[in-house]
Amino acid sequence: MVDFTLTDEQKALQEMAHEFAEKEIRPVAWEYDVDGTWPQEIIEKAWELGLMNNHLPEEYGGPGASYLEGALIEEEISWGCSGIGTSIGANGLAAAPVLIGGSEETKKKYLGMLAEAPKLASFCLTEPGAGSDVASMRTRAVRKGDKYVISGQKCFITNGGYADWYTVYAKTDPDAGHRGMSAFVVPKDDTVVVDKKEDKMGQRASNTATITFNDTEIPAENLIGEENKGFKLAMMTLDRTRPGVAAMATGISRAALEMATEYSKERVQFDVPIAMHQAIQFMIADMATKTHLSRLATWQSAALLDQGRRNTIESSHAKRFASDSCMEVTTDAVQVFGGYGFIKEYKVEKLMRDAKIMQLYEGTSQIQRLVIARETLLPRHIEEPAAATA
Ligand code: COS
Repeated sequence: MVDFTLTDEQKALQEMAHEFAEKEIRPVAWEYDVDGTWPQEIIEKAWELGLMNNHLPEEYGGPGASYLEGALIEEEISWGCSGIGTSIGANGLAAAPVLIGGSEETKKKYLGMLAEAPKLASFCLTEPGAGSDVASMRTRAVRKGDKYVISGQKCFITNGGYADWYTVYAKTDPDAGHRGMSAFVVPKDDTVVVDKKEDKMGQRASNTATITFNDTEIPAENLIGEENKGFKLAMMTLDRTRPGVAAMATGISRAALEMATEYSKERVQFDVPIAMHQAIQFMIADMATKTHLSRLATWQSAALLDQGRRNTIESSHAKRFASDSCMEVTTDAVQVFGGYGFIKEYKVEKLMRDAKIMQLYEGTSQIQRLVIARETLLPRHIEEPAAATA
């Protein structure tokens, strides 16, 4: 059955997330953007309301929301501010590999930590020399007795400066390409150094840091899943988290559409509100269609996960379409405002700056096309571990 009707519980969750975005996020979003203010209090309130760690199962103390429900929350929060939304949502990215491949002890300890208090965890994959080309990473993890020693540098790490633990990908067999990578849970200690906080174009209220692991020792049991299977774990993680990014992009698009619609009804040129001009109507229509289709693709890619099915291509469709649309919709929103759109006071320019990262993080729009092309031209069967229903 194909049914896009939300249940009463899902509608209530959506409304709660919207109210939170309207009352707690929107009033400070533009001010926090100016100075790049860290939204600690908002994160704590989101955690208290159960709007954080959405997919953490109830058995580890989490809200146990479905992927579709997570997408509903993420769209609303990012309608408020996607920078703050990224700060609230990033635990999901760090927790996903643990959920997929972690041992029961690791799940209880580290996922439990996120459920017990408003703590943060970060996903450390990208390096200065390894962005889209994940397998070219240089961070090393060397086994020494019952420990691993991790050394290397990770960059563009969301919430990196505030995290209590990190999901770190490192080479355990440097000569084996993508088959020589493993993933670990690394608690923050003195050997984990936050080197740099990035000064960004958009999403300025989110923290993006460079993290160096200086011979960081961790117990061997902090290996997630099997040694040398980290690449697959990273890909499976991104399949699960890209619908969330698509939801966030949809939230930004919706905010831009609303602002442009409202302004077009007020702004008078040639003696009528500009909404009366077909040139503007067509722009609004395209913005509305793109926002609507972004949501549908997001929901479908999330619903597949809820059914326990692989969603690689749908996840890339949703992420690619929603983020490219978000860039177009926010750019058009600025255009509807005319010269005023270029002025910070009119607020719409923030959405255009925030939109840009949607086409970059969790795989660029070009990487999504690569995934889509491969899955279309050469569909392949990918074996996933049995625990991959997380
Ligand atoms: N689920 C499970 N396994 C997957 C998978 C998926 N979605 N996609 C690929 N794999 C497996 C393949 O089956 C293959 O397994 P074998 O070792 O058994 O052959 C292995 O992973 C390698 O796959 P592939 O050949 O497709 O890897 P490539 O090196 O060509 O890289 C891309 C693939 C480019 C798609 C990948 O590196 C990628 O997604 N890069 C972007 C990374 C990214 O999003 N960075 C942002 C960081 S998070 S902010």
